[in-house]
Amino acid sequence: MIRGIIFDLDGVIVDTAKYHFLAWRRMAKELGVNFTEEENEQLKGVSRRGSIEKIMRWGNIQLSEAEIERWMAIKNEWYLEHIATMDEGEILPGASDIIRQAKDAGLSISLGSASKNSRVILERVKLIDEFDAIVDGTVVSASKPDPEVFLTGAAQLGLPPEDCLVFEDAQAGVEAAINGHMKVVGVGSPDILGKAHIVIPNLEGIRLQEDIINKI
Ligand code: B16
Ligand code: MG
Repeated sequence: MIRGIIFDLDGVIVDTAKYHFLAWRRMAKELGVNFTEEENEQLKGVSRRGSIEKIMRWGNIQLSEAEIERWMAIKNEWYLEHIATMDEGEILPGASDIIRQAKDAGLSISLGSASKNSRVILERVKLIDEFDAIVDGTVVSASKPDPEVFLTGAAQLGLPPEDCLVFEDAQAGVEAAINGHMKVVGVGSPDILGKAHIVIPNLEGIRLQEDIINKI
């Protein structure tokens, strides 16, 4: 029986991928490499470290460990400048409503995000008080598709993984939920999220009980 919901952040609750793109593209430009929106798509759900390593590989550039650390810090400063102006208007359609439906049904809710910036984002969009647990890149070490972030979320809710339902927009995130023996709703394209138990294009108009829980 589903007793808890775990939400990914970027791509499910807010679209911060566009801000990651601007910051990564600025860094890539300074390093003299091209960085496309298609490449940015492949960074969804990937950790900051995993992202810079991919950009280095695509751009065929080598950086020392110290330079990697420095560029990650600079990229994050630029990213923080973008998210500093976020407000409730940037919550993706249907996300607040699904959270409300979960709470009205007496379900516990956790965040399960790779981001180290999740708290500041949830504060900006005024959703932070809705969560019973916040598990993000500051508290886990293994990246999706490792299930650590979702298993930690389930543990913090005091629930077995089988009683949790994950909402995810990234392939690695869907795999992480499956690896953690949880039910997972893919939010996005079935071409990318085909391993999920249910795939929906977005959260708009979704009835949590009828459209998801009863069918999963
Ligand atoms: P940060 P999610 C992920 O968020 C993003 O999709 C991914 O693009 C980003 O690199 C990662 O967080 C780390 O973010 O640099 O803020 O720590 O989808 O897992 O909520
Ligand atoms: Mg995501």
